[in-house]
This record gives sequence, C-alpha cells and structure tokens, in this order.
Amino acid sequence: MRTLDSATSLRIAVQKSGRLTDKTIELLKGIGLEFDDYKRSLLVKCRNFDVELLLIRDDDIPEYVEDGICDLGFVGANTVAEDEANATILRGLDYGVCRLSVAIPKNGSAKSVKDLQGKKIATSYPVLTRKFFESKGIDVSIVTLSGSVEIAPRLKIADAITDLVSTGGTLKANGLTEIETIFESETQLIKTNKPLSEGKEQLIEKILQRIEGYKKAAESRYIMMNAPESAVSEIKKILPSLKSPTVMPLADNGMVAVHTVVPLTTFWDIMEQLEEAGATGIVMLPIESMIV
Ligand code: PRT
Ligand code: ZN
Repeated sequence: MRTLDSATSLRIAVQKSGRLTDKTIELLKGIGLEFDDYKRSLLVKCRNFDVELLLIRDDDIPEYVEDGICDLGFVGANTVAEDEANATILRGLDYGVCRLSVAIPKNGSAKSVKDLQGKKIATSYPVLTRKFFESKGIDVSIVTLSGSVEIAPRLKIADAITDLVSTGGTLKANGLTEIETIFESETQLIKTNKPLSEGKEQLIEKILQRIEGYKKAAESRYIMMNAPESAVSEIKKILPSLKSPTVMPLADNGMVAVHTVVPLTTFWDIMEQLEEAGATGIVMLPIESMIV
C-alpha cells in the first residue's frame, strides 16, 4: 500500500458544487481513481493513487493552479481565459459547454454590436468583454457584476450584457436577444507551470492517457452480429474499425459471428448497411474504457 503524503500527492482542483462537479467526478471515477464522499470534505485523498482532490469554487481554480497549490485543475475555458491564468491547457473536455455572448434588449434601439458604441455593458467577464469590444474598435463602458447579469438592462444598470449561454432560455426569459458570440467554452484540464517532480509528471501522463481512453470509449460502441460466411468480405468493407474485426465460426453451418468497435456517430448508418449485407442479430454494447 502506497503512503499518501500530502506534500507529494498530485493535487487536483475540482469545482466543489456547481455545473462542472458531477461530470468531473464521473470522469475521475471513470479513469479508475477511487475516493470517498467528496461532498463532505474539501480535501479528498484517493485510495489507489497518490492523488488528492481539492474541492473549491470554480473561480479560484486557475489561480490555485497558477500558484502551484494544485498541480491540475478542471475548470471552464471561460474562467481560465478571464483569469488570464499562467497555466498549461492539457486538453479540452466536452462538458460544461457554453458560450460567452453579447445580448441586447429585444425591443431596444441597438440592433448590432456596432450600435453599442458609447454604451454600458454589464458582465461578470470584464476581461473577455473588454478585449472583444477593443478588437472591434467599439468604445464601451463595462459594469462588472458578480451574478444575475441578465437583469441589468431592465434595471437600467446597462444597455446590453455579455453572459454565458447554453440553451438561451435565460436570455429569452429576460427579453434579451443574443447577437454575437465572444468566446466558445468547454471544460479544460489545466496544469501548473511550476516545476513538478518526475513522479508527478508520470502520474499526469498516466491520467491523460486514461482520459483519452475513457473519451474514446464513450464515443465508441462494441458491435456483434451473425452473418453468412459469404457476406464477411462485404461486411468488412462497411466496418470502419480501428483494426480488423474478429470473425468466429458458429455451430450453424456457414455462419460466423463478427465482433468489432465502431464510432458512435456512424453507428446507425453502419447498422442499416450491415443488415442489407446480410447481418442478423446485431447487438451494440457500450464500452467502459479502452486503451488507445
Ligand atoms: O460556486 P461556484 O463559483 O463554484 O460556481 P458558479 O456559480 O460560479 O458556476 P456554475 O456552476 O454556474 O458554472 C460553472 C461553469 O459551468 C462555468 O464557468 C461555465 O464554464 C460552465 N457553464 C456551462 C455555465 C453554463 N453552461 C451556463 N449556462 N455556467 C453558467 N451558465 C449560466 C449563465 O451564466 C446564465 O445565467 O446559466 C445561465 C444561462 O443558461 P441557459 O441554458 O438559460 O442559456
Ligand atoms: Zn464561480
């Protein structure tokens, strides 16, 4: 059993309670990290790796990683960019997807961002917002609010806003229209730029490889089917598999079982083509993880 010395454990920052928490915990468990209830403690040690999770507000994550208090962090790209954090983005993760957009009152006089010249813009993202308007050569004054930005135009605090949007429901409910996207965001895994021990670097490499496999598995399906032996060459042409499919003889004369892995995006097209080629009893199974 490995000893878990907090001075040397790889420390990973995770949002304590919010939109990114469940998916991040699911991902960490999915790549094989075992830990106890993360809801009751701020610092959670992994049982099977020299890793500990620090559960904090998402806004604090870039700074903690920049300062080397945490070695890795899972946080929205919007937060990383707004903080202008000095950290390395290891990879994007396809959850927490949203965009930072400019929105204006539906029945207001402004119709495009150009019409916002000289106006007040409310936002929780002053850095990204300022950069955007500067890049367009539009002079605006920025009103920084920590939340409920969508109400600012109705309260006459601002003429327009920039805010995170996912479904667009919040903007609509507040009589606002999205007119331009400033920044596309998803969750990112970031790494400190402070020097790390060889052991930590190796562990990070391992975590990255496992995330790769976990993501690939989520995007793939294992498929099995039966087919007449004579149809195998046609079936092979249809299957865009990573390697050649496994073909096994069945007890029935002239019949074989074909097993392989296919990308989820093409699954339904492939299924129909396989049926036409003579495959029967096609079964699709999710894959928990795979080495890629
Ligand atoms: O307490 P803590 O500070 O940790 O959490 P928080 O309240 O600051 O953040 P949280 O949990 O709301 O969001 C964390 C991260 O999730 C954000 O930084 C983004 O990277 C990502 N994310 C994805 C979103 C959204 N989608 C999102 N829709 N963050 C916020 N929203 C809000 C948005 O601000 C607006 O109020 O949801 C509303 C719009 O949603 P729609 O669906 O109506 O368009
Ligand atoms: Zn926050």
